[in-house]
Amino acid sequence: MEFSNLAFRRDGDVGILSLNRPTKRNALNAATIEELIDFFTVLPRSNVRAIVLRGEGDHFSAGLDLVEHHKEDRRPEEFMHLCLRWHEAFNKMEYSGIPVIAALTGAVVGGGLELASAAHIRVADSKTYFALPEGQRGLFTGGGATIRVADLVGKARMIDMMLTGRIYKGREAVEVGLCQYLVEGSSEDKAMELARAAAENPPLSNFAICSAISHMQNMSALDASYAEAVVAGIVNTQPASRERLEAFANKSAARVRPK
Ligand code: 1HE
Repeated sequence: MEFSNLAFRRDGDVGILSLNRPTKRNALNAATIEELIDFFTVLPRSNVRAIVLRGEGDHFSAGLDLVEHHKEDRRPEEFMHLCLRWHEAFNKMEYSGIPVIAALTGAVVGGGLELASAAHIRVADSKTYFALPEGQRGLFTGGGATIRVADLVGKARMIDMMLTGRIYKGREAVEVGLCQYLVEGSSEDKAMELARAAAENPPLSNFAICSAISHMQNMSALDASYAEAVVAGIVNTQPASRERLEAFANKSAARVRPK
């Protein structure tokens, strides 16, 4: 696949997808969103077992390409359709069934946070900061923050972030739920470690973990419990799980113990 705004490489079973506009702080222009759609359309039918999503340069992403938006002078329906493309990209990612681990650094703001929040795991380093500066820019979120960021941090914190421009970083960002890991060294190294570990799981288990849970969040508790039983019926009887259960029964499988 040829990209102008993304870059892709493989490291064994893990794919490394980079936002590749470092001179523009990986601002998300319309073309980048189309490339993300193309990538996440093909991904589930590839043999890549996990993805590390990163930004080239010092910042993960500065969000919506404000200069393009300014130049395009879009009409309401044009921006609505653009947002629908963002949703297409981020939904494909969240529901792909392939684990996506976001390796964050620098700015994770506005649409950049919307993208990061569609990943399955977020890893921050000491330079990472999170913000929703839409209020200050005279804008509103359009890439799913009202769903995913509110889900991560809760409605009250999201409203505060948008109204006041509040920035979260460090331990506080972990505590409010914006990221699950905070590392002193490289977020990419940690993300690779997590991706390699996830890639060891049977693909069908990862498919369920990285699509069924999101689908079930959209259902009533009654429908979700039914869907969970159906998914478990398929996943928990797969040949790969039988082999792993056999290994547990004959005491050759690792035990679950803290290090
Ligand atoms: C950009 C963008 C952008 C940088 N769109 N071009 N997002 C924001 O409000 C964040 C806007 N960006 C910033 O606050 C800063 O750029 C950063 C703090 C992220 C980085 O600062 P710095 O000093 O390293 O870089 P810079 O000098 O501000 O920018 C370097 C270049 O990147 C410059 O381009 P150049 O051609 O003049 O060199 C900037 O124009 C460009 N650049 N950020 C376009 N965002 C679906 S709705 C979602 C709504 C939102 O996402 S709102 C949040 C928008």
